[in-house]
Amino acid sequence: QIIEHKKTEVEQRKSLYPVKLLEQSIYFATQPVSMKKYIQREDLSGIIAEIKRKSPSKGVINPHVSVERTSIGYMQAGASALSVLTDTNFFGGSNDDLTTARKFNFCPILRKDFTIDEYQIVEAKSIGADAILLIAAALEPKRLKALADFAHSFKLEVLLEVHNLEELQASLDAGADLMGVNNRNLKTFELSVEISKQLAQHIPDSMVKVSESGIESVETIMELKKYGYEGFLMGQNFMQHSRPEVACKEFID
Ligand code: IGP
Repeated sequence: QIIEHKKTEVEQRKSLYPVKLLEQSIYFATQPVSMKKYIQREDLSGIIAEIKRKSPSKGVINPHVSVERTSIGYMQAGASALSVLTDTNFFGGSNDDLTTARKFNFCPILRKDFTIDEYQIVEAKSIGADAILLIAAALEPKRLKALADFAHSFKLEVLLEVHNLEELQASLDAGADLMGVNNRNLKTFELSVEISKQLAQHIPDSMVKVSESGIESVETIMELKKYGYEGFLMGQNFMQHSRPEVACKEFID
């Protein structure tokens, strides 16, 4: 349903804001920051802290969050990178949310959206993102590779998200920079960190391993580190608080 909606949305945007227009953005003149490098930095936590106003699995989470205060606070707390949901319909986010985060932070920012078309990658670059998300469940292996190559042509990094061994094996050749294992089944919303543990051994060492969703404790992170995970994508656990950045600081401290 989300993907179907996204297709229509992308077509509308293409006619409203043609690529030629997007290319005039100031961000085409700036170098992206490497999320891979920031996640591997010893002085940071490995946490990719997310700004998510609502979601299909949780409903409304924090609709009026201040992106400015939260993004700055997340980074001051010791997060390694930011993830900003830009989908409006299902997640209540927007490109403006990402651009706001961009204005106030020098860290890597992941544009969290359902990428199905090259146009969205130009768009990600134009709003100041450093990395994009590709979801294996939503794309054929050939498309994954084509979109990853296209992202790389703008020096954007690619976080490739999988949820099972089949998806993982089918997407190994896409050339992603980071492999994300989503602990949440996007079809049933079922959560289990075990899935990250099971898939870890099948991820090549050349890719930074990221565990996504449902992470609620420091113990879970310590456990996942034993399996080689260096990145931890956390949203809900922080966003459910009125001051997500305070929750993030308490978690990291
Ligand atoms: C964060 P959580 O359970 O900490 O809020 O999860 C993040 O992993 C989740 O928002 C996510 C997501 C996605 C959202 C993972 N993959 C794809 C939208 C699209």
